[in-house]
Amino acid sequence: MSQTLTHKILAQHLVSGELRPGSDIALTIDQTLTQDATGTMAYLQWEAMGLPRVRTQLSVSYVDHNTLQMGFRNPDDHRYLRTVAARYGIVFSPPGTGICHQLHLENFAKPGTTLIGSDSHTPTAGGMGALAMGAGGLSVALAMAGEPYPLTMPKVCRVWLTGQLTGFASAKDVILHLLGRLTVKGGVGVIFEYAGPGVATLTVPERATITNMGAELGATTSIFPSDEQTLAFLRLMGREADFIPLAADPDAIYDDEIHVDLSTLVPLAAAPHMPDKVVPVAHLHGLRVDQVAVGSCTNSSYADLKAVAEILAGQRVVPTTDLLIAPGSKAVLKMLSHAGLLDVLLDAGARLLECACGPCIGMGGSPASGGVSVRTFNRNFEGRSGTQDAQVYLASPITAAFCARDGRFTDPATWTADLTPPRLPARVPSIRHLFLFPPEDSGSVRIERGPNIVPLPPFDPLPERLTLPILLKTGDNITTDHIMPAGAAITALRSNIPAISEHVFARVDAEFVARAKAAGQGCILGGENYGQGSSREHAALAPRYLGVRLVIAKSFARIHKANLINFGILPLTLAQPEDYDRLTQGETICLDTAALAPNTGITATTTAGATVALTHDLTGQEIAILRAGGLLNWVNAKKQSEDSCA
Ligand code: MIC
Ligand code: SF4
Repeated sequence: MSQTLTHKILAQHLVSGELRPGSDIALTIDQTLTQDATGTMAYLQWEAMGLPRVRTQLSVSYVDHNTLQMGFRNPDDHRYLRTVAARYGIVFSPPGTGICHQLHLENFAKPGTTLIGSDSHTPTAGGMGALAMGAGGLSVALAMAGEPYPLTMPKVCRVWLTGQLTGFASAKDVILHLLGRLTVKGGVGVIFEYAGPGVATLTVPERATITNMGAELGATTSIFPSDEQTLAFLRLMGREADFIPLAADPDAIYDDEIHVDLSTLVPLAAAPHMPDKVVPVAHLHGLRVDQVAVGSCTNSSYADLKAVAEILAGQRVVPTTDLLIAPGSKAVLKMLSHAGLLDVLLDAGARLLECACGPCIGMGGSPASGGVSVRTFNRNFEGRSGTQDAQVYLASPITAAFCARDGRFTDPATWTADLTPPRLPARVPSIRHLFLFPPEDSGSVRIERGPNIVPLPPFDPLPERLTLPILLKTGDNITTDHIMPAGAAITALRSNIPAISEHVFARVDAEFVARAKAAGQGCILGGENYGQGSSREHAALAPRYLGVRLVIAKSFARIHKANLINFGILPLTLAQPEDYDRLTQGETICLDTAALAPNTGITATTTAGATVALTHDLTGQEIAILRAGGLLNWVNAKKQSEDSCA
């Protein structure tokens, strides 16, 4: 039977289930990646499983999120990650080498493989024809243990590309266009598979920009075929042997289809404070820009930075606009330097940052109060930049460069520049020697921990009856940045749950933590798409530590829902969305968890006497995990019972 590209890869990795939308499947995972901000927790959980060595084909631990090292916390984390990697057979990418997704694309991603990463932008590797998904750290730890990765089979939507990008439109505008059309929840439960004659016109880094930011659609992942462009990229990276051709069968049937004519696209920008608030750049003409930041896992390839250099060649950025540039990897930085483009950027007034996430996650580079910042990144959630009232716009490197040159948004119709097409460079210097490959015989490697590495708190099983005050009622599209803010100071506490839990919902409601502590236990009431954005499991772990046992919402984002289950927080959906209006913060919800069963609704009552119908799509196994108090408890109990039977 004819198959989509997605089905081909899934079929090859299927351990259980049927490839029918909505059915529960489990996949073997070939590769995993982690980054430092989620990695320490992932490896603490890995250690708690007591296995001698990872069982994947390849696992890589990157350090890119928090490299500021203000005090001992980050360096402690980095040292722990380096030693744990050597001990358990994991490749280690030291701080400053580059951003995890850009490095993985350049050095390790392979067409036709499965990859899960403890970062929501793991689908970047879909630009290379890998089936790559973001997941919580605990899910990644289990994949490293060789456990199949459970997933609800998504719908597969074909994105049929025709034409070719023209003028100043670029790959970023393709995904911004889709975000404008589909919104930040338009891709929940969907894999976007790109096809059509337009595909061949896009290089692998351009494809990776599109699959990267597919995460903002809420998609499970996005994927491009593996073709001549893929071969050219792999050859350039000295990895021709990793190439296999891969595409959908011509008459494959899809669950859905969208058409995009690349030739009609114009430069776009996402306005504050959501990636789907997309407007044509022309509509922003005249708006003063205080800061421009180029980089992030979305747009930090050589071609991206080359475009910026070509636009700024021989010019000086206006003095009222700060230009920050963070290359995606040391290879990109070396290429810029070899091509003489680093000089161009520095002479234009750019501030060169480390090859890391940097301002994208609020690690420095915050805009001034109320400042307009144009960023080539993927998220512009309120406060994420570190400045609560900053106005952050997301745009392509080309748009960003014109904003830097002019100190304001200008109409693309007025732009002129000698831009070369975003072709691959002729040669890429290897930085492979910078990775630390684990020794074969690693049993004696000593894992080094500092005072910032605090063991995981134990969690009790789910009580049979929950009587919980609604600690917080939120609106729609609450992000994990709202639940567990990032930024330098808070991210430095990622290995210390008691300490980081002091910041839960800090930017939404400064009283939340005190209220949760006073109540001892509680629940959250959310709107649509609760928990969108990052994969950070701290957005589940820290609320759980504060006693949150239940989240009731109109709908959930995929990774966050999985994280809630992993940490024993019950995610239930309102059967009647109108009930959301009837429930108020402070009132108490009562629920018999003994009644939880697959495909069965459950009724809660409030102390005011109202009944609330709740639904869920939890599997039997997920209910068992919740009853055990979380995945780690469940896995360890399973192991113990297997050991006692052996
Ligand atoms: C993000 O872009 O929000 C992050 C920081 O990369 C997160 C991971 C994290 O919170 O550590 C993500 O996208 O998953
Ligand atoms: Fe890093 Fe930003 Fe990419 Fe997250 S979105 S991985 S913080 S560059």
